Amino acid sequence: MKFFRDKLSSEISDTTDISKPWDKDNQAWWDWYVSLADNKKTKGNLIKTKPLPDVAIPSDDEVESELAKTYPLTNDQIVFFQKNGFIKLKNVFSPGAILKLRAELINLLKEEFDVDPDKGAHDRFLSLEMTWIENTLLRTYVLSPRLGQISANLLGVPAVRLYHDNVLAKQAGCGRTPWHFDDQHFPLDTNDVVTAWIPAQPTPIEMGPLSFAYPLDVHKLVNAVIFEKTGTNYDREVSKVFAKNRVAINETPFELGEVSFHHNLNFHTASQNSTDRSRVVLANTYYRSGARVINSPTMVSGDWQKFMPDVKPGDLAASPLNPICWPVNDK
Ligand SMILES: O=C(O)CCC(=O)C(=O)O
Repeated sequence: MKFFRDKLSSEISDTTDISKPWDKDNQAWWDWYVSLADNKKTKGNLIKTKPLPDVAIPSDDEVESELAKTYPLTNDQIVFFQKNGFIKLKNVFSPGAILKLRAELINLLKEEFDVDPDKGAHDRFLSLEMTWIENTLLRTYVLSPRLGQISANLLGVPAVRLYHDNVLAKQAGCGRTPWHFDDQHFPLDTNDVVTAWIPAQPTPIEMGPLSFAYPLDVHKLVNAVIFEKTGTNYDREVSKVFAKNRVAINETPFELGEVSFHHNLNFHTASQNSTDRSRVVLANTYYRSGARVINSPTMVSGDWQKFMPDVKPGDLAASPLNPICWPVNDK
């Protein structure tokens, strides 16, 4: 959050003052956040998706043993991530483990929102978080040694903790996710933060896969763009600066089992979901164990105390809800 703290007070107006904490829930946060996206929604028929692949669904124990295994990274992959701030890795999960995850996420979304996220064009960005606390199957995915190990290796740190899980369902017809980097969101005093974005279905371009600007330091090009808490100016200005500077953008489909990892300084966005299926994702964020909460979290951090109960600004970020996910036997 250095970027916001550096703004001169003379530049802060009512639309740019984000200093007050968020006082609603995280679904309200997402409803607000996607309203900041510049949308030229294409009207018309949604693109019909193919049926989901017919693969064997593993048992809970089989998923647990799959995700207990490490996923060795090459030095080139680590260097790529550290230079570009993101990487997409194939076969992090088996197709069956992903389809099992999807079925569970759809059930949770149905329960919470009383709507089948896959039926009809509801046009909303639905979110759920902290599912792993009560749901043992989700816990296997969220606290998995495999995701913890990949995250720690990409960041080059000895141990990572969980910040939170996030179920993100971009329903059929829902518009863009605005350009941002996650340094704006996580109230942590470290840049050793990574999010594993796990699509729970094959995700073609028309469904709005997460897309990344690179290399990592392109965030410096938009440091001077002032975040506004209403309207779409910020999103539009970032797009303009990136286009003017011919910034490279990776917008590619995700196969079943492919997962992206992005650093908290990586700028990313996602297009409209123009298909008839919800783009369901599990997004887990991990950070270097030993990090602290910054002194002044803002409204852009959302309801962060839900993710770190009883942790105060300036404290070590290590509540019982932030377990160490790698190495496996650390506490
Ligand atoms: O899923 C999306 O559209 C946005 C997700 C995102 O920005 C994130 O996980 O950091």
